[in-house]
Amino acid sequence: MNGPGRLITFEGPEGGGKSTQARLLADSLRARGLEVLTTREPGGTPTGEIIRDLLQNNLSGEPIRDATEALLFCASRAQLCRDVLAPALGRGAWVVLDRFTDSTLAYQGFGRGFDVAALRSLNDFATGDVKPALTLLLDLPVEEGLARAVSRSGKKDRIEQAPLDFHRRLREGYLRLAREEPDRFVVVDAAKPVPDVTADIARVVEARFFAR
Ligand code: T5A
Repeated sequence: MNGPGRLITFEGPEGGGKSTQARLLADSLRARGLEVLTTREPGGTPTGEIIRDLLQNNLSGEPIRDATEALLFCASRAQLCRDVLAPALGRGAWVVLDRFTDSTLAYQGFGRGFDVAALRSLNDFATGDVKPALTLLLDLPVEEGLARAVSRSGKKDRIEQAPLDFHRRLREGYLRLAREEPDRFVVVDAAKPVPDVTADIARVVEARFFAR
């Protein structure tokens, strides 16, 4: 059970425009006079940002085991839920979050091959009772998303470097998660130009939270 606030999560394969759209959605919610917080996973707390750096840039120099990776994402999540999300939702704020529990199911479950039920238990342990009210799945072909991610940063990070098959599996996994929970998920066509995606998201949010 969240407090009186609302948690909206952005999910999807690489380069779908989650960060771009999360920022634009937060701006539009603020324009309604709401208190809005934006944050991201992994990260969003000092501990989480160190975990992010560790995961993305392989700081230790040794290969990160898949099991270690799964636990580190959940460790970052546990800190974020307790220190940021639960307090914000408890005071009635809206939180727009760039990736959350479904990323672990998609990447570590469908992508790396860990048991999805076991990962759901890990997620529950990490989140306590913090749950999204809406999850926007920004879906696009993986080749297109990876090309966008590279054109933005000029290189691929550790996870982006995984084989194309890994990215295809996690995209299919996301779509399966969305079919399993149609009340929470909305799939958005992220291959469209930015303003079109923003307009599609605005329509979803209006209908879900503000239509009388
Ligand atoms: N991960 C994360 C796990 O494996 N398990 C987990 O539990 C969690 C939480 C996070 C990585 O960790 C993995 C997933 C990721 O691999 P990240 O840097 O946060 O790393 O990576 P992403 O979340 O994938 O974020 P990206 O920054 O790569 O992509 P976004 O946020 O989807 O896209 P955005 O907005 O940064 O846009 C990327 C580029 O595309 C352009 C933008 O201008 C930008 O240049 N763009 C568009 N271009 C054309 N048309 C559009 N509609 C566009 N929208 C954006």
